[in-house]
Amino acid sequence: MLEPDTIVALSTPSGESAVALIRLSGPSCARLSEQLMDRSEALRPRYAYYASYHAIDGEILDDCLFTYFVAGKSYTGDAMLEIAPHGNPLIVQKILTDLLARGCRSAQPGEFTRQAFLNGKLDLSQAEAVADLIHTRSERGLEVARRQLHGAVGRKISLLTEQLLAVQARLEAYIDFPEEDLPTEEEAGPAADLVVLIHQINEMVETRRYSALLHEGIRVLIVGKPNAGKSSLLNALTGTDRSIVSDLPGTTRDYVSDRLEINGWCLEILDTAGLREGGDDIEQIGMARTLELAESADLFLLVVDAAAPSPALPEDLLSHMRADNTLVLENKSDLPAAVPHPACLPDCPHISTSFSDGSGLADVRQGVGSLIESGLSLPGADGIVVNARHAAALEKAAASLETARKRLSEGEYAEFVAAELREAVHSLGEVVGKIDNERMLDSLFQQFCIGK
Ligand SMILES: Nc1nc2c(ncn2[C@@H]2O[C@H](COP(=O)(O)OP(=O)(O)OP(=O)(O)O)[C@@H](O)[C@H]2O)c(=O)[nH]1
Ligand SMILES: [Mg+2]
Repeated sequence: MLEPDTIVALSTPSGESAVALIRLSGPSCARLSEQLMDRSEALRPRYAYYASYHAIDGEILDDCLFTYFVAGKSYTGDAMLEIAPHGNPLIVQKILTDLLARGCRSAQPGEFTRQAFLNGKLDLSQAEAVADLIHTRSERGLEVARRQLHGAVGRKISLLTEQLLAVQARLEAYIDFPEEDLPTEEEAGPAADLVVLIHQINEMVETRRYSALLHEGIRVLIVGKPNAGKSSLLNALTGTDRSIVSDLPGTTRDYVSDRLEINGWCLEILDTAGLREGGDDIEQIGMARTLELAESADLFLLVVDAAAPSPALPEDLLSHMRADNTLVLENKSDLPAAVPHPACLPDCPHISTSFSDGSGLADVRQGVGSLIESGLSLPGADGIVVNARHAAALEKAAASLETARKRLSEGEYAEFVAAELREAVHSLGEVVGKIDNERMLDSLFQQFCIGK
């Protein structure tokens, strides 16, 4: 019987494909590779071997590529074996059944990456980046995930920790001589350093909102009066017939959403019920939903019928719309009665459009791109974007540093200040995974797919 901790999973999606990839990780990989290939010699690590797969009962299941990785030089840090059979779900199932019969255990979601983390191959922020790299749907999301996978967050945390330890070392010099008060000029040094550190940490925390924008998409709400052309805009931007268009005012009742990409950003675009006084009960519910959606929208596209008077919009909606998050689209410019509407949200950029002939659509895309680039003030040059878990740990660190700074200014004993600094070092460590909380790790790796 094998040791119980050699794990196995299909790492490619189930279904038909040219090839599939089955991964194993654990101490039995070397022995298994010889048995499966029916050979007596050990495999040379990191070399691909083309050979028949021999099941436990001697049946040949397929001809596969086998690659063996020695412990310490693999993704998980343990010995690994990768088997690439033809991508037929039946073959894959037979191989997995055979491996389980030989004593392997099915891997939990994210278990390969968890093992890599436990073996010190990745810090926790890098492990999270692996999940982001798989799930993110935008170019920008990929860029940020790649940077994080290469250790950008970990490096920044190391830098902050080093600076913090330097302040701590200076303070602890005084702990050895408690009878000596901190001289005033010395006091200014660590206090000023702490202010800089708090500022740097808060800047990192600020980038949390981009995590949602990158991975879930930027929420763009199309709003306006009934019949202005909102659904026509959604269809024109996405190149689909996703939303029903008709000349009956009040056609869209519930919101309709779709995804699109502009300048490498992933957008969730929502077409909403037109806003007007009156309408039947269902339309009223739809309008209430539009106002609810406005609370969480990142950008607004206000569609105005240029051949009709400027719309009067509810204050609940207007209060969310600003020059840096809203474009006014003066639509139906093809109609002879169309006139400019400069007085409608005069501070916001206006674009003349016709969704009937497609004119102005390129300007709309460009305008949305500009709002994203400027209005949403993107992460700084180091391109780090922290997630909610990182932000919570960083906020704890900043709070400890703030307390330390106060204690310092109130002339408290250096021990008390140093204790807060140690707390802060601990909180910073949580970002990269100096964590002794199994439950937290469980919930984090649960979000991974099986085989990763
Ligand atoms: N002439 C002209 N007609 C347009 C234009 N854009 C949309 N329409 C027409 O205007 C009518 C309403 O378009 P929709 O896209 O359904 O308008 P809406 O804003 O979604 O309307 P509701 O769902 O009722 O709120 C349809 O008959 C469209 O064909 C345009 O640029 N020019
Ligand atoms: Mg509509």
